[in-house]
Amino acid sequence: MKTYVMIPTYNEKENIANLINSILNLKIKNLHIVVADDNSPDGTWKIVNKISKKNKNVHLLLRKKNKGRGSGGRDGFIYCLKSGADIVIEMDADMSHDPKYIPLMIKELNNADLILGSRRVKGSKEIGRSLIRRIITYFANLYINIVLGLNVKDCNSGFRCYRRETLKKINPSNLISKGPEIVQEVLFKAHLRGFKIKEIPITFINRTKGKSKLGIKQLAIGYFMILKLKFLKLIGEIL
Ligand SMILES: Nc1nc2c(ncn2[C@@H]2O[C@H](COP(=O)(O)OP(=O)(O)OP(=O)(O)O)[C@@H](O)[C@H]2O)c(=O)[nH]1
Ligand SMILES: [Mg+2]
Repeated sequence: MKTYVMIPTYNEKENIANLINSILNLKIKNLHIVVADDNSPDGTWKIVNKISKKNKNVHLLLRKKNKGRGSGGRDGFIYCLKSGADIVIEMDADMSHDPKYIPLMIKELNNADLILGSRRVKGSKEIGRSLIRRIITYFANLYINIVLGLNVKDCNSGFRCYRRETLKKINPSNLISKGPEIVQEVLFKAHLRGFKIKEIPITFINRTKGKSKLGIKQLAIGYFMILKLKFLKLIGEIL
């Protein structure tokens, strides 16, 4: 069983080495890590490149075109599938997603097609998130669930575990989101294909190092994308 952890990065030099080490310390058999970096000006990719030279299970996917969380994630997924991954885990580099949940996520794949590390189910916790961020998240989830007809508590979580077949049927090459809204697009496509999505509680720790890349502009583009996805579905452009 080949497991790939896919991490999109942009300017995460303070976090990436720690994260890679914590994942490798889990000592999961046949586990690979692929970092999809957009030529980060802070040199994140150089750190990954150095680690990858010492550890053949760590891979750098250095992207010089089509910058964005979405297109990086899409290329990362394609890389994992091409490399023969049976299981793909997607997570952020900012240490908000604790690798300790990875073994449980893999185990839970026996009960569902897509496992989601959730901040909004019984047993979840959020550390260091401001009240305003929580309020925005609450309404964002309400809006996304209503428009896209989902029943997911934490639609914005980028901590996920997929079976190969699930990801293959979602077909990463057809994903259209350039930015962080890719996480909702993937959920919508999983839902349309009738996949079982299971949320497991996590303790989410707000980033303490590096800067968030999520600004007002990205949020606005993301909310518009939700309407666009619904529209494309209605006119039969999304299956
Ligand atoms: N490849 C790539 N990765 C990106 C890009 N923007 C953000 N990322 C990565 O995507 C992940 C999530 O980005 P964050 O900035 O933490 O955004 P967020 O988690 O939605 O928001 P916060 O809660 O504020 O941290 C991190 O690993 C980032 O490094 C990008 O343009 N390209
Ligand atoms: Mg983050």
